[in-house]
Amino acid sequence: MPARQTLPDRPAPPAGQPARSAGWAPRRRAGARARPLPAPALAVAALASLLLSAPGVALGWPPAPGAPSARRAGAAPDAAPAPVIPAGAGEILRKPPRFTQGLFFAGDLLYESSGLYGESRLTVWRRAGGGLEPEAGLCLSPRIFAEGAALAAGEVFVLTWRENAVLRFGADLSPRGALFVPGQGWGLAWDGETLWRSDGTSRLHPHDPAGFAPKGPPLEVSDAGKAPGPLNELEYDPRTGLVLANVYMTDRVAAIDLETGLVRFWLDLSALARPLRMELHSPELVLNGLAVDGGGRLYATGKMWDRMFEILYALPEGVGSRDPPAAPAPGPPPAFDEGLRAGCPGMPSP
Ligand SMILES: [Ca+2]
Repeated sequence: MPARQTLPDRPAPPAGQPARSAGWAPRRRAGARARPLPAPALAVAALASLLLSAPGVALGWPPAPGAPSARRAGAAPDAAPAPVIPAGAGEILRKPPRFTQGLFFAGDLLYESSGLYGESRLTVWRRAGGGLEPEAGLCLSPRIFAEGAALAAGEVFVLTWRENAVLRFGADLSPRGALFVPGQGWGLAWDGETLWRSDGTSRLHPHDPAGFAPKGPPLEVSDAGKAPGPLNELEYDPRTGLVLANVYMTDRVAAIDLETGLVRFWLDLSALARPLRMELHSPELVLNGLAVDGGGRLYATGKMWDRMFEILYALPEGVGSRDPPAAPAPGPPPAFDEGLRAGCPGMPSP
């Protein structure tokens, strides 16, 4: 396994930009207006055109008039904190490990976006025996740092960290261009109507998959009036209707109500994550990667983790389990190009 002891989660920002202390973004009080984002439209257009070699790169910008700046406030400060649920797990091996950023199921296939400049990939895994093996893989431009990913309206969306772009692919990994993102990309989840994006704050941003246009103001997430910290990888759980978010540099997953922004409960995965970090000799290689399969089972992994966990937990009192909406009948598995099956064209095999 490659040594990653000194690898930061993300490289330092360019000169002139403030560094994030220990990777934590400053917290904002509930209801505060979002910091205005720079609008380097021309630079973004030039950059996005470089992200993919495929023709027809489409940019969904500028944002629609009335771009969001605020949303529902979170819990009152005197509200009771959300309960913390310990989680056990079954274990699934997967090799080779990746610098996991995004994870989701499409039928029996598991899609994973992984980051770092020069190493960003989109990998499709299939179950084999008691583990996971690569089914297909695509290398992304060395100019981008891939982040969270989700399947929405039949397309794979892959965020980039600070390249102001989301990349679109078919389920067979065929490139379909890029769209403008008005801010940083960390995690991404699809609830059946809306793509939710995290950006390293305690906010979630709603987007329409068509053009990735903002669908409203960001949602302030809070637990008893407190911001949970940088929300990272996301996953919608149809069993509860909540979005799960792992909080950067912690072993905790917040279960978030998308109507109120309240954390309904926390999953404590420290019993799983702590041994992995010790094994990897790095506090940086944290939990990052959540996916719910068609049967409603939650899976989690982390950066350069060589295994994935099936998370077992009981819903806390007051959080109802409901029948997930009927999933559309699975179509035939995507036909991956032979080159994609070979691994990662243009880059050394892992
Ligand atoms: Ca996910």
